[in-house]
Amino acid sequence: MVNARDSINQPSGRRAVARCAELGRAPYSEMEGGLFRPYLGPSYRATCDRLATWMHAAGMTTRMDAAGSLLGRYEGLAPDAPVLLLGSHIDSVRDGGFFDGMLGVILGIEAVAHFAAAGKRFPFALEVIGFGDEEGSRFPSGMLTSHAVAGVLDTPDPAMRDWADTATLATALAEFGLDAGRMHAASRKGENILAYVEAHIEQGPVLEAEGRALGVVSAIAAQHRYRMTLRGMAGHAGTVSMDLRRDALVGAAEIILAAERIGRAGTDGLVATVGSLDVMPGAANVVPGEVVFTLDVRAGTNAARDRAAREILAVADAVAKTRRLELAISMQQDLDATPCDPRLTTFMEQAVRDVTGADPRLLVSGAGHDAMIMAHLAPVSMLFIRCAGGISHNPAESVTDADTDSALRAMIAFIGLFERHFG
Ligand code: HGY
Ligand code: MN
Ligand code: MN
Repeated sequence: MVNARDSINQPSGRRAVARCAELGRAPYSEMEGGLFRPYLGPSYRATCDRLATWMHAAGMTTRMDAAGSLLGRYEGLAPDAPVLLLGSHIDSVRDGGFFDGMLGVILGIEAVAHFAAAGKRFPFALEVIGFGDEEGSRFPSGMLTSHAVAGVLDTPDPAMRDWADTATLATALAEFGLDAGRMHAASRKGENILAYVEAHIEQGPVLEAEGRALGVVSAIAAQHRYRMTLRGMAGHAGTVSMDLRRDALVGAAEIILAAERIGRAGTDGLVATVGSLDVMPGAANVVPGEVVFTLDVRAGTNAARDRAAREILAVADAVAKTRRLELAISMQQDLDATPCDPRLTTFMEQAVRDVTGADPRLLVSGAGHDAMIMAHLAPVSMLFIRCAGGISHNPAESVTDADTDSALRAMIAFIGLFERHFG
């Protein structure tokens, strides 16, 4: 729990870390002994309520948008002032770390609390957003809510079932008091959103390897995420001879090894990952009749991503033919490489230089972020924070109070620079 010393006028890295840790367990998680905070679940609701109390204490009003993201607003000098948007995502992966996404939301709140405590107002409003679905860990979607805010949401299928097959998007939204038919109302398109700024753990080893607390993101890697289904023929493991089998799992294994081979041989920061795989019927004495797996391909450029994806999918086609399997592929995430705004990046570099006294390190982010989508709405900038061992999407994910304090001071410095160059 946050202790009494953390009064509102002492925003700090330590308090931000403590708050992320507080949100890492029940009722803010739906996983026994770990963190799983799926979009629109009961833990998501509890987390939004807790974040709202911290936003109110930081002088903000709060609302839930039509797609289920939480927004805090700290008024500017005029009621119709433009908006500087800070934030990141609230949802987590299954058995995730405390800081992926949440640290950016909390640092946004801490930055506002700093200015509120000083009675400082700007010629723009400060808003802090906690996106609901960045990970795609509940529904096969991913960045659904930032697509809605950026006004680039293709109408999602309200009948889309969640991975756990317990609800549809429509029923999950309805339980949250929202209407799947109105998600587009979350759009901020046409409003005067000056910029979107996201602080996030690096989720990689570079800053730690170079002894740096902070980094500045120059661009975010291109991403394709596919859902692949291979259908063969289930059969008795004792009676179907090897040459007569149409074994979906062995076919998938060939494709997975090819993805690794192609990923290793690539350039431009190419990576290829099969992160989830379901085998049906999944019994020891049954030849697998069907396999569903995901393929995630990323690179620093669209061209490198596309080249590798084409090669892997060609192998998948060939394997399906040779093994007499049916192959179905659906694209789940198609994200272009996204450069951060050069002007904002110079402000963020200056902020990091002011705070750390060292020239900032620019990095390309291999991890995807809502900033990729928000770039359709406004110029974006990202600040990276060192995380131990570069570990993320793992309960061992961790940051230090000192690095988080540096990040908070960099966010505060960035906002000051932004104001100086505003108008
Ligand atoms: O997959 C990603 O890069 C992000 O964590 N959603
Ligand atoms: Mn993540
Ligand atoms: Mn993230």
